[in-house]
Amino acid sequence: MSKHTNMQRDVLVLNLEEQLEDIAQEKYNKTLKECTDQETYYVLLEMTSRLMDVAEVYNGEKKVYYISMEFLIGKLLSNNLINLRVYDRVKAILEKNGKSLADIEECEPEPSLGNGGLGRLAACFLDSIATLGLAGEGIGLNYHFGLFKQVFKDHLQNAEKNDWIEKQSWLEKTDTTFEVSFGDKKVVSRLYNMNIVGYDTGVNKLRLFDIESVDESLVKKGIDFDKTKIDKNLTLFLYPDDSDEAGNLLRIYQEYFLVSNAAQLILREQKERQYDLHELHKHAAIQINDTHPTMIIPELIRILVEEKAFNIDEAINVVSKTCAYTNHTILAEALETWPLEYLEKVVPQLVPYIKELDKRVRAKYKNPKVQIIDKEKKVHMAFIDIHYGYSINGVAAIHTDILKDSELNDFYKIYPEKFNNKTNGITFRRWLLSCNHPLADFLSQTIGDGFKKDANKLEKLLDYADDQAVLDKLESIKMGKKKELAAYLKEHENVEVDPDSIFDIQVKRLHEYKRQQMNALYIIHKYLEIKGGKKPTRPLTFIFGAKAAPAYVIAKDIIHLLLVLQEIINNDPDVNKYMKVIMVENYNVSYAEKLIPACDVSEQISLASKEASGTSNMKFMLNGAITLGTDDGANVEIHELVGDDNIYIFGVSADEVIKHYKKADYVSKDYYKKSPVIKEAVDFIVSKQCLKVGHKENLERLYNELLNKDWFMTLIDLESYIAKKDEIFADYENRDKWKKMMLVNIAKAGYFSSDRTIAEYNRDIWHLN
Ligand code: BZD
Repeated sequence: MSKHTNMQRDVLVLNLEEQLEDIAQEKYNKTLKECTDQETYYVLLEMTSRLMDVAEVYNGEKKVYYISMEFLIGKLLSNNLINLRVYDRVKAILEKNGKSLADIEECEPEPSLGNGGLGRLAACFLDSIATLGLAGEGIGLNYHFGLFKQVFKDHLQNAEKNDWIEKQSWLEKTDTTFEVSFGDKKVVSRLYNMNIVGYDTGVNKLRLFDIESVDESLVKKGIDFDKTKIDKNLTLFLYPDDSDEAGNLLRIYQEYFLVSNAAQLILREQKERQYDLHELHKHAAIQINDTHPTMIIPELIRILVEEKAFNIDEAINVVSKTCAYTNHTILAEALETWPLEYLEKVVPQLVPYIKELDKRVRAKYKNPKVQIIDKEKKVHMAFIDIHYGYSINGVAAIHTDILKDSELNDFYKIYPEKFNNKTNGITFRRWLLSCNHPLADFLSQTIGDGFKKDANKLEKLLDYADDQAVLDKLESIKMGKKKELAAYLKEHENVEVDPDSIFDIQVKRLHEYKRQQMNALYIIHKYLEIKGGKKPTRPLTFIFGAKAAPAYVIAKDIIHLLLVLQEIINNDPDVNKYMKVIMVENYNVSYAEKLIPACDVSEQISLASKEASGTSNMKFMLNGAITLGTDDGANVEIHELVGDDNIYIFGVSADEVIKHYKKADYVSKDYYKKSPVIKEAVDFIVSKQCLKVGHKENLERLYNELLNKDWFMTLIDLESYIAKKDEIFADYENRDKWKKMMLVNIAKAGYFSSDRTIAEYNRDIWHLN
């Protein structure tokens, strides 16, 4: 930090209380004490922004641009106060004035700029890039209604617009505007900035582009709107429904809008710094987050050729040395392929360049599986990234191995040097320091607070593995968090849960491969067991949180089943003393921050080979939950770190799953016929009891899907899942063993700090100073 900013900051921090009083006077003509919680929130927003304005801004010789369709950043107040190292002081000042920081946090709307793991990862990465003192920016879009707000009606998911932007917010409107052309159509963009403050370091920017002509009134009911009015709808929603052509075109419009702005911003900066564009790769690394921003490659090439007098070879060469791609999935249906015809409609100016890139590949490689444009005239976006980027990485060891050995094997054979693994991570500032103060404080007292800057120091906790006082304290912190959550669930979901019960939690996007439906079948099994007189030793609380993509029919049916089970079980007097089910409404980052610290059993039960990494598994572990999971994604690495004794692994292996797909020999009905336990659970979905509460159409469709298709092999693992889950619940009664498992999981979580992940990206891919 420069001397100058350092001093300004010190003055502000020294006079924090005076500052807050001044702002309260200026804004509301009140003392801090007289302000409402809402007003206090805006006072804190102003004060925090001032502090960030005097922090050091990173400006290296080389910068990374992390381009992403989503940044699931969560609420910012607490996190910013923690990273600015003023959280405790502010909390004390508020308390002196009769206020609670926790209540004030509730006034902040959560930005709706992301969907799931990919977007949350981008947010953790921005935190770590700033914390490590690296020059880096996120580039994304400023969606007005973001990802939809989930509302349950009649046991069904309804989607509503999520109106999150307020007049006073962390968004700072800038003077920067660009023109973006779609063939002969033009829109004008505007840049908004958000400060990203590192832990005890300086700030970077998140750049969010919007259109000037956006029209919120286009949305009349739910999330429906005219998808053809591009100049009005471009930045209304994240992932608008893409089940028809207009929806697909809109996605392409959004993606091009993102990359056109990114390209203009990056090139403007190069010019300001008088860098030679022939050396773009020496000053910029562009990380492409999944395939959505892939068009940055042909767009940069186009600009260099058409506006900067490059010849095409030079342009391709320098862009290829600048762009790197991260893959987050092996699900074929999630890898984008756009019909060439759609690209011709939306971005005709790019098509000649995409064809040129394709032609060059065709001339060099005969294998039809590596061609950018396939026989059906579809453009494989990931293939552009692989041929014309310098790095491709998976997000967990097993994921990268699967990419190399099967999914992208044809590419790996051509470019072995481009492939690398970067196991995901999470920022401990949000997922420990901010969401679990009692645990963070206790860890500081016990092992010192070195772990806040170097997460590996958490391992020191292992020295206390036999210290009864430490083990008991971990248990009592967990209990405190379970009580807090129970109170919150009572208030917000109107469900009463017993903090002494085991909290078993599965929170993540709803997808068949993540197998929430398998968890539901276990719950049915337990319910029937209790009805039959077999009571569990201790009550069980099953908690879910998930949004289903509005066009994903079976995912919505699974939500329906969960809500039906919640209704039946929680109202059955024979059973509700022993188990409860809660599907929380509108699961988001703020909800995760309440659920994760209170969890006992972390459900990570994807079909092996399908979850690229998962990151909630890391958050849960860090907060002392025990993983019940398959050997998939980052679970594999968690398993290796904590050892067999501190994790519960079940199910068929990734290799077996891949073999089944190759041979196409999985028949779900065989499992159903063979096992009375499976049959009983599956049949319950269409039992009179369920049909009385739920809808025939949804329940029958789900039942038929499980029996006749079950593409993600729910039934192959159901019996081993039931057995493992019963085992983990029984082990919970061995309290000393359990507490030790908690301790080991926390101690071993350091590896999953996103600071480690980002240091690796920088070491192997970005090479910033
Ligand atoms: O990315 C997720 C993976 O499923 C997780 O395993 C992984 O941990 C995280 C971070 O690497 N992928 C997504 O979240 N993907 C999407 O949300 C998405 C969105 C639109 C289109 C395709 C995928």
